[in-house]
Amino acid sequence: MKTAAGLLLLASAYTASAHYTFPYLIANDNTTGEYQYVRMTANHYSNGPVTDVNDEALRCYEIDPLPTTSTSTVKAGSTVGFKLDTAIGHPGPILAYMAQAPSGTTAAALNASGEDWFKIYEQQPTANASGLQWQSTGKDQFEFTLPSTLPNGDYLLRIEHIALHGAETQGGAQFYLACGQLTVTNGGNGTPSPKVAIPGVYKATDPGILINLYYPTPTNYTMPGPANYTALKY
Ligand SMILES: *[C@@H]1O[C@H](CO)[C@@H](O)[C@H](O)[C@H]1NC(C)=O
Ligand SMILES: *[C@@H]1O[C@H](CO)[C@@H](O)[C@H](O)[C@H]1NC(C)=O
Ligand SMILES: *[C@@H]1O[C@H](CO)[C@@H](O)[C@H](O)[C@H]1NC(C)=O
Ligand SMILES: *[C@@H]1O[C@H](CO)[C@@H](O)[C@H](O)[C@H]1NC(C)=O
Ligand SMILES: *[C@@H]1O[C@H](CO)[C@@H](O)[C@H](O)[C@H]1NC(C)=O
Ligand SMILES: [Cu+2]
Repeated sequence: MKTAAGLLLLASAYTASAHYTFPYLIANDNTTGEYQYVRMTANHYSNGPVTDVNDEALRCYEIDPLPTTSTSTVKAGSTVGFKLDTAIGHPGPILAYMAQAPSGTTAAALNASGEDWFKIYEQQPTANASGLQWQSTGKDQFEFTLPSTLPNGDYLLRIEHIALHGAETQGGAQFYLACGQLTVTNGGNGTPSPKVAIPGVYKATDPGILINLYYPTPTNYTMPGPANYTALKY
């Protein structure tokens, strides 16, 4: 029987299950425990996105109070990543940023509220007559190589998926994100750049954030945020 309440329940169940979180850090060839090395996010239960590009939650989206989070020791040049609670259903790019803790401080204490963030990874879509084709669709795990030139030290590693299914309206893009805590060893002497502040890095009107995926059919996509870390060497 289709009642209004039943439909509403179905709709909200669908909405919640279509959303996603990034609770599991992948490091040293191991998928680690739920929020063991990833700061628990405020959408732990709701799975809801950040939608205001100027919201402090855009940085790491931590729950308050934040449970103790461990820091994983990894080698520069190694593969790290995140596993999701559920596969990505929404169209949009995956990006990864890092911020280093000042010497003598820890990833656990790092807020990284200044111009501290550099991009280490992004997934550019391809385009065909059906529109933009996203590598992330249907995936529940993303891995990337840490630059081998990264200086030793503590870092936050921030993954982000920008869901663009409603992005034709300003404020309609949905930001799903989380930050893991890393200690990088065996590093190099690179100087990561360009660096940006998060929030601050995006405008609600950026062409990769305010975009109609359906009409007219887009033929290209401008990745939000800065260029990749320019000294990036794998
Ligand atoms: C892999 O992660 C699990 C879950 O945190 C942990 O129990 C296990 O010890 C880890 N294995 C290795 C080889 O680090
Ligand atoms: C980081 O932010 C949290 C929450 O806003 C705050 O309690 C903490 O004091 C901040 N830490 C630093 C080092 O600024
Ligand atoms: C950024 O780096 C990733 C590899 O991490 C690469 O796939 C992507 O094409 C790069 N983007 C640009 C614009 O250079
Ligand atoms: C575009 O690419 C997607 C993914 O490969 C495919 O499913 C779709 O049929 C393609 N559309 C056209 C018109 O080729
Ligand atoms: C990129 O997309 C925009 C907006 O759809 C369009 O105006 C422009 O011609 C496209 N550029 C290329 C090189 O296809
Ligand atoms: Cu959703």
